Amino acid sequence: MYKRIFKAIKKYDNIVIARHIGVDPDALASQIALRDSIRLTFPEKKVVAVGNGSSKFSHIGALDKLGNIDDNTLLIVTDTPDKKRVDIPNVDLFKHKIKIDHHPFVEEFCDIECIEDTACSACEIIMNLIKETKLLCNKEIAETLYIGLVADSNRFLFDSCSPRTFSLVSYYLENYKFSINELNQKVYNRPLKEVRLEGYIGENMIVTDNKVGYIKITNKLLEKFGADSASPGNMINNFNFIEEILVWVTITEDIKNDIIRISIRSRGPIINAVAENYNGGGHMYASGAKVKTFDDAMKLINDLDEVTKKYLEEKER
Ligand SMILES: [Mn+2]
Repeated sequence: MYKRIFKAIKKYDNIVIARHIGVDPDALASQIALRDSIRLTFPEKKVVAVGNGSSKFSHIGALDKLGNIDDNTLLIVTDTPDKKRVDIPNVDLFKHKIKIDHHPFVEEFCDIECIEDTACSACEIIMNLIKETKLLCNKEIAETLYIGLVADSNRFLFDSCSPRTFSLVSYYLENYKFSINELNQKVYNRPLKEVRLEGYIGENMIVTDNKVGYIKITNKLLEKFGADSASPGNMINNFNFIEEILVWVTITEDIKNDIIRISIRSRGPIINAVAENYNGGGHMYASGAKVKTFDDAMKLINDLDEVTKKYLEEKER
């Protein structure tokens, strides 16, 4: 599989690298690291990484503009299981496509589909791809990959971290000697206003009898805390390990896009099937969705409550 990917990269001189909408560190880091590695290996190729960025993750690297697409342009999509979530205007314009993803399979839309759903992050797959092929790496690329991997594994807290995860991290640390502490400061230092919003969520989260915790964040509240509509979803992992909560959800008003953004995490019940019914999806224990109104969001909460109730009943049996 990696050989086929490397061959395709070698073959095409114009390469576009995209990933999912609603950018996160793993999506961004995987596309930037792959771009930089291809550029380092094949300086004569034109390689761009595209999609909507976020100032919050600007430390990971800068994105490029999408240039002309012709029949000989290769599209590589990282960290994205389905076509509609690729952050690029028209996937079908590309004649040649590769997918590199760690989400559970959703649909086939590329010629080469490299799906490793046991990898903790897309960055883990890119790490392995670079290690196992003639793609080159340097300290900066290694750092980018490490940042994405650490973010998606929630700092190695998830079961998705396998022996391979650690051996790849070990390999990259050994060879590129970056500072974990320096990187963590870059990624995890944050403004006090964010901590204050987190305090609000902790104080006002509603918890159902079935251990589903949720919080509604209106645009008014976002303004009060000086936060944007992505903030609550980005801090959702900080609400893990609360005894009274098994599934937790942030419901955030996004007036710019006229939607309600929903982030869901779980410590047991499988949640992505519910998310899929509400214009979303994701991993078994980490998903997102988008709805039109807070009422719709409450329907999703009810569905999650049902799933969690069943989970608890089954556990008791
Ligand atoms: Mn990912």
